[in-house]
Amino acid sequence: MTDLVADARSLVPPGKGLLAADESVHTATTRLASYGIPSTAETRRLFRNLFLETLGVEEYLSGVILFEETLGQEGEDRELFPRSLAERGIAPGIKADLGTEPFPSNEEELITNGLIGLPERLQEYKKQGARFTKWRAVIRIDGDRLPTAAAIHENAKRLASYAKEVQMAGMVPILEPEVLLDGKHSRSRSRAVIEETMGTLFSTLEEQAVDRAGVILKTAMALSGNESGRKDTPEEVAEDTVAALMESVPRQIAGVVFLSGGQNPDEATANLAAITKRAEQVKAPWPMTFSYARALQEEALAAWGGKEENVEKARAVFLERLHKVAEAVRY
Ligand code: 5MM
Repeated sequence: MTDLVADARSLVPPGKGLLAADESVHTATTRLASYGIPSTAETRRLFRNLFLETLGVEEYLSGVILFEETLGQEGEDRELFPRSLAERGIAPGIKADLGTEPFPSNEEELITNGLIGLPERLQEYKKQGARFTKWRAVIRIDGDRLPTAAAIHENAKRLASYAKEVQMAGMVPILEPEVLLDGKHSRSRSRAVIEETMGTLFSTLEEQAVDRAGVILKTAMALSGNESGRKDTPEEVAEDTVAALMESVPRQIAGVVFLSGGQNPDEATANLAAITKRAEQVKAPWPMTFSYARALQEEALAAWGGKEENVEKARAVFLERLHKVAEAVRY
């Protein structure tokens, strides 16, 4: 096994997962604003500090995906966040894409930027302690109209070029083609789009000679759209999500991690537990775990509200949710 394959597998050990703390400044500002907290470099540092310096997270986290700004910031102990995570056995990772823009061939869809200058940025991230990276593409569903094959293909090409660069730089790539929850679509449409997206992604990775054994896939679950008026049961979500992945994801990859995508924390936890169970029943070939941002952070952010006196309480809330989510992958 090459070092990179071993590194990738070390991110998905039994019973642990990833915290996605890689919100860009724009997204972090929106999150903080919803709790009445202004967004400055210092309040964003306190926001990261709340989660990253919670005692005991190492019991549940194999890694944390960080945003560029956070790589150079310090926690309460005046130690840089990547160093303090690594000292606790948690791998620091980095969001390597530079966000999305409208797809020129169809401006209702998005493509992800960040390939220009990527090799240089990766060298810098590595110097700052990053061990793995993530790139997010966004796939929007609208009836049978969207996504277009062209948008899926362009995003897959960029994900593959990103993965190749990251492997050449000696780091692990996490590929996140997120099929959005937004819309009126059915769960079966979500399942079909996940299958199509992953099918295109993995054939493009093969064309570009990416070492598939060294990549991790970050995916959405197969869910009815959030404007469909339908709530899926965890068993329905599990059946369609695992079936979609079994159809389209090669067995060699190092692991599959899930995003929460706007599900509330309880839904994201229950759906993950059902997926773990289903994956075991059908003998899915990959380790599976969580890589949540909102479903892990939401309750703690509400308890914190930006106030120093609430830090302890908010950390207890965060640990409680982390414990439940980790239990969901300990079938
Ligand atoms: C889909 O977003 C990723 C997972 O988060 P959820 O569990 O909340 O769905 C997340 O890692 C995302 O890629 C980052 O928050 C960065 O987002 P932006 O929009 O700032 O690029």
